[in-house]
Amino acid sequence: MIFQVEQRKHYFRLRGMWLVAFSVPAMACSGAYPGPGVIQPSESDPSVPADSGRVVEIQTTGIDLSYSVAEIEAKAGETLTIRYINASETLPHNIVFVEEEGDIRPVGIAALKAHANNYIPEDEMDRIIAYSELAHPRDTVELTFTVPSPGVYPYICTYSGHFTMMQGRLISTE
Ligand SMILES: [Cu+2]
Repeated sequence: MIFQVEQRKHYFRLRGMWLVAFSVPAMACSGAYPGPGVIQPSESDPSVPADSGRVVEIQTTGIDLSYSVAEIEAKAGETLTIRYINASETLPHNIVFVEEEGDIRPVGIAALKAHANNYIPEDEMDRIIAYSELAHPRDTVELTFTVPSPGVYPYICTYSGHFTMMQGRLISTE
């Protein structure tokens, strides 16, 4: 119980109301899952396939080089859909999940030369867990993947050097 309370406080403080939706551990929902902390895809939304699992919305606005959600907590094995909304008027972005902290730089650097492949470096694929299409300004892209074994998995934008600033973390728990 103490662990759960700490988790909630942490998110409140860092991310405000928006991230609270993602911060309630599944175990806090008295066994019923999905619970109040889970946003479920609407049946009326044809863009979400039936097996897309939980949907986490992340966006970038203006000229920001950041994600509106910088920390996602998920259960290993869970199906997770990231809906990335590029609300920027000018900059393309994407979202790429890598295996570990040490993969951020090599993937980001290799991506600089991968413009022909939408900034996904084919020679560094063993460091990449999942990636979105390139989201042009005002585009929304989605990617669905299975949350890997417990650990911390960074996500970055691999467009044109943004990886140094556009970062977040997926925290996978048992
Ligand atoms: Cu970017």
